[in-house]
Amino acid sequence: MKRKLFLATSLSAALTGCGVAGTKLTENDGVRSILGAGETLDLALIGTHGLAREYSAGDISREFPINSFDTPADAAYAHLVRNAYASFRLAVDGMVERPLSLSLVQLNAMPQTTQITRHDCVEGWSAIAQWSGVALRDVLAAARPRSGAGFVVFHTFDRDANGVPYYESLDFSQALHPQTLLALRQNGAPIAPNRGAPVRLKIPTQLGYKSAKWVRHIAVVPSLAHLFAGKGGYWEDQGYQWYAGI
Ligand SMILES: Nc1nc2c(c(=O)[nH]1)N[C@H]1C(S)=C(S)[C@@H](COP(=O)(O)O)O[C@H]1N2
Ligand SMILES: [Mo]
Repeated sequence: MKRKLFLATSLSAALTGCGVAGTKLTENDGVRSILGAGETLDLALIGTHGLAREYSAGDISREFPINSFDTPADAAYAHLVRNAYASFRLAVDGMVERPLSLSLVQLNAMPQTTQITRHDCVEGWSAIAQWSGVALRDVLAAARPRSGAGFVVFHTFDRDANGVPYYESLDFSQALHPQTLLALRQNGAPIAPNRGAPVRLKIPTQLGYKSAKWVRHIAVVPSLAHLFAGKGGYWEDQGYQWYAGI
């Protein structure tokens, strides 16, 4: 119960800050130290990384390939699908002042944003879809990163054929970008199991492998060095570039 109240307080703090997410974030000491002295959030983000192009409804692709490991087949994930994700919790922890454990109901109650953007896979295909959900920066604002935090890591439910988990990471300028989305819906429908249900990352300013499907845990960390092979992502550990800006 205490934990519930705690979460409710931190979430309502995020919700009341809804119209001024940027201001709220830059008031946070942790985020201020990440951005550097005197830098404003919008300058740090838009000025250095730009906005991905947004399309109109008529541009939405009829076919959108599926390109990932298989939908997780383990008992824990199957159980989630069976109970319509009622027992799903997205953990947000690590170097944060307020660790969160967010249900799908809580994520849906946060301010939602929508984008129609293009997904570019490094293998040479692109597809346009509408994605809706919670801006990652709103979730991070609720969790309040501590100073010294450097990266946001996404742990997922799926694994490769050898049992190695998929994971990805972003730095704070990528994570706080206004178009970086924890997507709950694709083309108006809840994210399907084979698309990364119930929550996937959608980051249209970076190549497709950054958009982690089946996100279960977001960890704020000082460095990527001690995670898996230390390169910040499953494919990065095999030699792909960590910075995958388009
Ligand atoms: N968890 C997880 N996320 C992932 C992948 C994966 O294998 N596992 N593949 C990535 C790659 S390379 C691409 S192109 C997109 C594909 O997303 P889609 O299957 O919805 O098209 O997911 C990305 N996210
Ligand atoms: Mo990809």
